[in-house]
Amino acid sequence: MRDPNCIFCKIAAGDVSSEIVHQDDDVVAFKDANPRAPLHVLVIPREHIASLVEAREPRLVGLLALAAARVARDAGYGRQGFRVVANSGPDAGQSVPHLHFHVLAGRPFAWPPG
Ligand code: DGP
Repeated sequence: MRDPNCIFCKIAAGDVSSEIVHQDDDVVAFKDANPRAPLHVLVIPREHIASLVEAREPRLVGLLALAAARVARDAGYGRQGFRVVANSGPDAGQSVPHLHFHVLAGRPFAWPPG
């Protein structure tokens, strides 16, 4: 299902332009408009799911995780390392209510996160 008011649904449908780095029947990966690292890609399901806490389909969550790893590997960060983040809800700072995995690479990341 698509939410006509959702910016990420519009990106997945091609109605809003973005720099897509990978897409298939289930997932779309595109560059974040406000990059926080040399590589910053968002991996989303085509289906509108508000956040990780709303996800019910293990296969789809697995596809998102594998796509995130593929994006990092294809960008050359498989060995150096990368971070995958899914902000869920207000305390985590989720600003777009369509499930997305951030894929960040190209610099060291602090732990614990801020
Ligand atoms: P979060 O705060 O975890 O919900 O991350 C949302 C990310 O989405 C944030 O890093 C900026 C990015 N973003 C928001 N709107 C757009 C857009 O229209 N295009 C692209 N490429 N990224 C967007």
